Amino acid sequence: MSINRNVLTLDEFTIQQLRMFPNATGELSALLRDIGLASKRINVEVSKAGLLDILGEAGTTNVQGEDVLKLDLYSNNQMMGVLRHGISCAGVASEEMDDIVVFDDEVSNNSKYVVMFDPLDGSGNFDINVSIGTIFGVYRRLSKPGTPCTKEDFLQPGVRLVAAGYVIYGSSTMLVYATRRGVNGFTLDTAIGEYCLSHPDIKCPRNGKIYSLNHGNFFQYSQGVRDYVTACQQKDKSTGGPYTERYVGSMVSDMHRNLIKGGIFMYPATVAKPEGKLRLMYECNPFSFIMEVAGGRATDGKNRILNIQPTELHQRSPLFIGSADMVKEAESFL
Ligand code: P6P
Repeated sequence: MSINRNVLTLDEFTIQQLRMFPNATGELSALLRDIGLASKRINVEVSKAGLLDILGEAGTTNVQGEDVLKLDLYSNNQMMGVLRHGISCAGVASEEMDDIVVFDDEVSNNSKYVVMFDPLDGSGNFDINVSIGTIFGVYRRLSKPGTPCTKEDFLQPGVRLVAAGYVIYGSSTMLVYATRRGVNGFTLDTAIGEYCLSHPDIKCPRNGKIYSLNHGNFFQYSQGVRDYVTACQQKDKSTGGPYTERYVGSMVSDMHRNLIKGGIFMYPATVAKPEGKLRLMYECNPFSFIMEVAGGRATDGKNRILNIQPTELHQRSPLFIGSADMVKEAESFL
């Protein structure tokens, strides 16, 4: 079988990027490959979740107070395992764990990066076969190399992200990641077990015709949000409409569509959740970084998401994200 040299695998792509920066240490490339490996293992379990007795509550609840399903734990352990045994990561923070995990061994203490992740976002959907995903963000540590990483290494604003990405376990499994140099998408070729570059240099369309939010909360939203949603519903050809409403209820799915097709995704503050529902550090920040690199925009309604100085690992934020022109229009109503 001839190898199609035109299709770069994730490993080849990260090494190609590394060759462009001779003085780079290769730690970021290695870290991205580690995350790719973890996601391939997660993908195997996600793709057979309905077959194995892997569903069902693990009997514990996570820091969000949600019932933890076994696949969440498995995914969390896969991500933590590859990062702990790699050469690039000093420690991690996860939606599934109350506090940071410091790897505190000689190699890890000399590593440059810390990683925050949601190991399996939207996992409440996997028993109904809706796409779910892994979300991650990579920061350069602030603490002194050679020492264990600290919580301050994690509580950095999203503007200081070095890389961010997600894996969507959907009709195909894709890994999409951004560095400041661009956003690139890789589709898993299960025949060879490799992620292959399928979506080079992804750009988010400046405008779109899809708005995405949970209409069930409509009367809990602020008047400004309600006015914007009503305006979306009243768009006609003369005002760039008609718009379509799409809401999967799995952030990775809604955000992947947003990135590729354009549109706006919103999880505003509600009466029940005045800070919004989505987590700043491992949901809002990674997607905001990716979206901005791709030419999109992301705010909490007033402030650029990436400028928010975090105080807590699991803090929440309202989120308006997607095509730059659509987010700007939404902000004019808020
Ligand atoms: P709601 C999934 O639980 C999640 O964290 C995101 O993936 C998703 O965008 C959001 O919550 C859906 O929340 O309140 O609309 O069900």
